[in-house]
Amino acid sequence: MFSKRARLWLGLIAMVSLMSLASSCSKTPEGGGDNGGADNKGKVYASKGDEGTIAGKVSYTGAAPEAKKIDTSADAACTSKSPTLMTEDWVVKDGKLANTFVYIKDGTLADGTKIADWTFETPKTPVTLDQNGCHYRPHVMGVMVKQDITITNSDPTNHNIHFTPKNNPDWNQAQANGAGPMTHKLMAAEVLVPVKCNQHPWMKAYVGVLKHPLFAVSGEDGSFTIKGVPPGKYTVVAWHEGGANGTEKTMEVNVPAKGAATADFSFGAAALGQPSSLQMMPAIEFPMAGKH
Ligand SMILES: [Cu+2]
Repeated sequence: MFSKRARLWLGLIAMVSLMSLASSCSKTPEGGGDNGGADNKGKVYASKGDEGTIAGKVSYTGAAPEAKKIDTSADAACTSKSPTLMTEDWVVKDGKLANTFVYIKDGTLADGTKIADWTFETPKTPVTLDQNGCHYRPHVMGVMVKQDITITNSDPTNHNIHFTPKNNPDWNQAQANGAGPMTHKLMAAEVLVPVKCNQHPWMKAYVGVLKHPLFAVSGEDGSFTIKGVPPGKYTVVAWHEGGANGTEKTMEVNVPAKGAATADFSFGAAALGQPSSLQMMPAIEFPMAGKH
């Protein structure tokens, strides 16, 4: 009886040590197998000339919410410059949705490396966020981490630009009538950072901050193109500010070498009853899964 129990224990110990061996193997690239992705950590991605694109159209399914005229009477300068300023939370034209931020959230390149492990060079050219006609131009934009954002005031009035991030420090600056451009940059990835004006409560913009340049914003015709995508399999997310805390749709795409992948997204009340609404579930679970 004793030897039977001893054998049981021996078996258990063998099993546990095998399991720990297996888990330690998966952590080290020397362990071999198909985990070839670990060796690109921190390396700067260099174009191989075989990059492709992810392009598509963003639609609004069903009757689109109508833009409302904004009451700008609190600031006469705004009213005279923008007499018919309209809300921009849903900009829909012929069923196509503008201002959707589309980006690669995660994925694996054709060579087995993970997109998140690569480092991408921060562009030297700044992106401009203009306060013009008492609203932001553009309304939604993307930047890379540490990329300069040039903030300009093109209005004959005072603005107060206020970035309200979760992963980055709060940034709140007055920019008076006639003041020169200001520069701001965000040091951590965050999708998306809301921007508001403390002078004009209707003013809103959203800035997507990513560690890679693989993002785009849908135009008035709903179209977008993400260029320079290394061949691979990716999770693409389309984010729109509509809804309580914005709405996300996700899609898996394959980008062939020098090829084009299509990713069409649909938002709107009528889209909720369709399979696209189910795609929100992985989007919700994704950040948790990535944390280990
Ligand atoms: Cu303002």
